[in-house]
Amino acid sequence: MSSEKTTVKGACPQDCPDTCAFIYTVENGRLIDVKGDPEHPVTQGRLCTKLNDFAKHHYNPNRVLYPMKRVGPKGSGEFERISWAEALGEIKSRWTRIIDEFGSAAIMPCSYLGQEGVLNGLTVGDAFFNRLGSTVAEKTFCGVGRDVGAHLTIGGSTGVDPESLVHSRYIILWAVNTLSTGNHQWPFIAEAKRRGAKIVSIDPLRSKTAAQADWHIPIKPGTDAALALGMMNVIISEGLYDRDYVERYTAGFDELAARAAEYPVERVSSITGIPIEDILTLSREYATQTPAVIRLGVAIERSRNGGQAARAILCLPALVGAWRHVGGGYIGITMGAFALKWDAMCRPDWIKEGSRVFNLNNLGKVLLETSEPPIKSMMVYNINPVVQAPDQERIKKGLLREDLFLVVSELFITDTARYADILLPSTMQAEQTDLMFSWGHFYWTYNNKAIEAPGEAVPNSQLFRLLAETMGFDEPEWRRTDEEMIRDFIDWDSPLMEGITFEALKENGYMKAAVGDKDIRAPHAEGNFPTPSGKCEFKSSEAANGNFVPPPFRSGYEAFQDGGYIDPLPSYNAPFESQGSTPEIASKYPLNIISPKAHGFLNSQYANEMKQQKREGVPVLIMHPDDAQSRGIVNGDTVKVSNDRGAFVGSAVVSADTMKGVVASFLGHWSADSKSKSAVNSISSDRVANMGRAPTFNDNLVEVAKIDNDAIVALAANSRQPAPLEHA
Ligand SMILES: Nc1nc2c(c(=O)[nH]1)N[C@H]1C(S)=C(S)[C@@H](COP(=O)(O)OP(=O)(O)OC[C@H]3O[C@@H](n4cnc5c(=O)[nH]c(N)nc54)[C@H](O)[C@@H]3O)O[C@H]1N2
Ligand SMILES: Nc1nc2c(c(=O)[nH]1)N[C@H]1C(S)=C(S)[C@@H](COP(=O)(O)OP(=O)(O)OC[C@H]3O[C@@H](n4cnc5c(=O)[nH]c(N)nc54)[C@H](O)[C@@H]3O)O[C@H]1N2
Ligand SMILES: [Mo]
Repeated sequence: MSSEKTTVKGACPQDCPDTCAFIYTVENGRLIDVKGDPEHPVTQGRLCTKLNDFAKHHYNPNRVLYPMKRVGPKGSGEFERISWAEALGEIKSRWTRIIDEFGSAAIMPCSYLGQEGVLNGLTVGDAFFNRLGSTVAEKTFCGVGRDVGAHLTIGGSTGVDPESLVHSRYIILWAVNTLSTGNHQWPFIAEAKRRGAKIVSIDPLRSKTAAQADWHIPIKPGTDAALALGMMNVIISEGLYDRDYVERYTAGFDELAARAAEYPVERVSSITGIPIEDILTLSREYATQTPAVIRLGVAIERSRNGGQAARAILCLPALVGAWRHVGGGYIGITMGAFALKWDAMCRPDWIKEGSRVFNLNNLGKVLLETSEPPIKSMMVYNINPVVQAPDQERIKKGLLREDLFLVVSELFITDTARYADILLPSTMQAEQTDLMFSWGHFYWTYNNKAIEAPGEAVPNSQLFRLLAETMGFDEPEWRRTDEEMIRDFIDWDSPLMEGITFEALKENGYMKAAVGDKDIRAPHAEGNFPTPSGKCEFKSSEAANGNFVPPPFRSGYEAFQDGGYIDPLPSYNAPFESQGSTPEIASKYPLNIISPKAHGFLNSQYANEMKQQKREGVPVLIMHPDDAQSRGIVNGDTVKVSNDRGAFVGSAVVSADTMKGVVASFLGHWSADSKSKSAVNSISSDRVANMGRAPTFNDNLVEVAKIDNDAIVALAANSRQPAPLEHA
């Protein structure tokens, strides 16, 4: 064996807008370093805090390397090694019995975006479970609320190229913490700023990003639609809108103006908590500083009115004609640039007629409430629902069901994996092949396998090949190699793939979709919106006709409309709990909690690495000095955060960085590691928002109180999470 170092081109696997291009360094078959590719126009050679130790993450001694079966009580995390043949044999016999007795709908997958590849990511098990005839699991954890709102307004537009941001003169970072959650966009924003742009952040919290902005506008969570409608009212009544653009390229202006007129600044100020003067200044600056761009975060969708808030905000760029200019318009999701064949990936044609659909935001309910047939087995992969999904206590209770056969495929024994009956080992990114799209820029990135898989770990793609063979599926699809699958999943004839071949992707590592030159590209300078009318639809024709067709990049079977009615005009409804709840609940639980992403973790990943734990620190509860004082809480106090759904413990950070009445705790800490054996999602409700069945993580009320050690011990004993494992 030669001891020479070799480099291999790879791609970051994480669910993040940046999808960085990697260079793996391998020595003697061992991954010794992972760096950002310096040539990549977006990554520019830099990786984020989370991925800085990615090579070492592969060798974390707590990785799951072999199939295992449970030997202790449910949830104990006690496992014993078995062979793949035994694991698959057990799955086959349990599933066959369940299917015979209850039908295939008694089995359900549970998955999300732990890995983001075309091959091993969001859709990897869909074809298998559709073929099996399982209950269909609807996956609407992220982006669907915002993107349905966007879709109704500007269609499946790719939006502005983030590399064009340097040309912007006014940048609104709305419900997004760019410096933590997509920091490779920051250099473009910083360059725009150097060239004279003003950076505005609209956020209840003084986030890392808000702190770097020229102007931070705190807003009450879930009230953004009222702000956008108020801005439109000012812009229209003061004649600051682009009449020519509106006439040529928009639909429904008169009705929009009438709706916006219901939102005079005084009313908007009392709804949002933003001073009248600031609303006026923001509206006037936005309408006159050209080109202006809005970067809208996923956090916009996490309360009752999320989708409509996105819709209201999406009307602004057309109203002021921002789309006319390079660097003007909107940046949300860039998925429209990737010519994927979603039907080939998910096989919705294999879904059995009349199949039942359960939304994974309701996982606790699904596992605990009776249904016909009951869910008797669940298979978890690419997701850690005990930490990441709402209503944590009920999920744990459901996973403790003795009659539930739980199969988990994982990298680590997570809070969820601890409940497994059969635990299967998965490969990490350097050990597998994949092709990544991006939801924050326009580059495809190819991940070449760099090292052999440790132990008996397999990629998700191989896992489902093995399961298909085990269950006796004999379609030719199950015999394709990874490369053949990638080739089948892309529409190579699409104009977006011009100049891109499979071989070139593999060789170059990354290639930009054929969307046009970043320095001249203004996709909607002359309208051309991919909506039914070809215009920006202030009044949505699809909502008005009730015939909304879901965006193609979703699995094909997700529901997009809650309650069957969507207001065709952007509208504002008060959040469920923080302003819509009954007075009794509001007096019992007066504080609106938000739970944004942690800077040091990627959802719940890396929260098991000592180094990241040190960087991120303990779970915190940020609260305003007035709210702290009235409860006798000082900085550093250990506090209990609770409502009727659950409770967790945090360290109080008393600071005016949050608004009065709003508290914040970052997402991602594992409950097994926390003093209370619970985490922030213990208090989250499983209600979904008004569009796209988006979760409502930021639309919850809690009370906060000091807690002593004895009470913490009691709280932990009450939680259904067993004792912690040791972490490397
Ligand atoms: N470091 C890190 N990066 C990540 C992730 C991670 O876990 N950690 N996760 C990745 C994933 S899956 C996603 S979806 C993205 C998400 O990235 P973002 O969209 O940036 O999401 P968040 O961090 O949840 O929230 C962004 C900001 O919105 C604010 N906010 C909350 N509610 C409201 C509201 O109602 N209105 C307004 N105006 N602001 C509000 C929060 O205070 C927060 O500062 O990040 C990705 N990148
Ligand atoms: N309170 C609150 N909750 C939230 C959010 C919030 O802002 N606030 N954000 C929501 C959002 S935007 C999202 S996207 C979701 C994310 O929720 P998840 O997708 O559950 O997030 P991750 O923590 O990344 O968990 C994925 C799991 O997949 C595993 N994994 C990674 N790669 C592989 C692989 O190749 N194979 C297998 N089998 N497993 C793998 C990881 O080890 C990890 O345990 O969380 C949602 N939850
Ligand atoms: Mo997400």
